[in-house]
Amino acid sequence: MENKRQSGSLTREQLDHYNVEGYLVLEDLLDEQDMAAPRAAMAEKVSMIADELYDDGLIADKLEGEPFKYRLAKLFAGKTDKDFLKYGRSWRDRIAGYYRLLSNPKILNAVESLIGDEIFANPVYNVRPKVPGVAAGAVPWHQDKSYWPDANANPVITVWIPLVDATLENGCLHIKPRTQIRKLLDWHAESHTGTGYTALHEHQLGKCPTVALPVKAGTAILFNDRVLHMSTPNGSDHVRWSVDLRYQPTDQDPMVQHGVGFLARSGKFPSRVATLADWLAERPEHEG
Ligand SMILES: O=C(O)CCC(=O)C(=O)O
Repeated sequence: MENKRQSGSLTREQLDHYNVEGYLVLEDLLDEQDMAAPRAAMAEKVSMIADELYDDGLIADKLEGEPFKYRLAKLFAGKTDKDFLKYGRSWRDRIAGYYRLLSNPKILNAVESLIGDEIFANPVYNVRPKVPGVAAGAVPWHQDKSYWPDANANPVITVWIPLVDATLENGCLHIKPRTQIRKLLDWHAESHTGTGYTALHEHQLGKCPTVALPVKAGTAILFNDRVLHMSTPNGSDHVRWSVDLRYQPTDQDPMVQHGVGFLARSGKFPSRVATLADWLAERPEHEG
């Protein structure tokens, strides 16, 4: 049992929970070692942003000594939503630490339990620094499928993992269980965050209760692309760092219009699994 939990593979009970409730919480899926590479990648990106802010005269101090949890929040303290969208919005960089995370065997073992061992890492993965006071931090109720309505890809599994503890105060994920069986609802693009997030109106949410999911850093929340979810604003003094990674079976639409995904695991063709070099070069499959 302990080995199974550590490997990420799901038990029968966990599979049943996912299938019935539409989501699953895997406590402590990642340990400090697993999180070191993605945290370093995020810190690298924060340094790039600090350089840009400094070069453009928006800050006088790059705050190099500030801890991971606080630095980006302090860099943007007193800045506008527009500044954040200009300097702090693009988070799909090809930094090695993100590949290490996307390829983490514990995550892939959990996904394999759900969809089998031919696993494609969808190009839509997000590194999310939810910065206090930035409107784009709060994500309205939506279904992920609204971002790829025309794709035949179903199911796409989201693996959401915070890199600092996600709390009610800093804006953890909220979910409506059992909504995975819903068809894709008509959505609209919201207009107050400046990001055009897809959103649903209150009256479309139905009577399903909402479950708030405060979880510790390294815990994973899995759900599919029909489940209604949202996150609240960050009312804390630090960044709520998280990632949402997406995986699907290889026989589904690779969604090239969203970027280049990669073959993350293959029982049939293990030699074709993308290497770090493939990923950095944006090649979906290993050629040799
Ligand atoms: O991380 C968040 O705050 C929201 C995540 C989300 O909406 C998603 O993963 O689809």
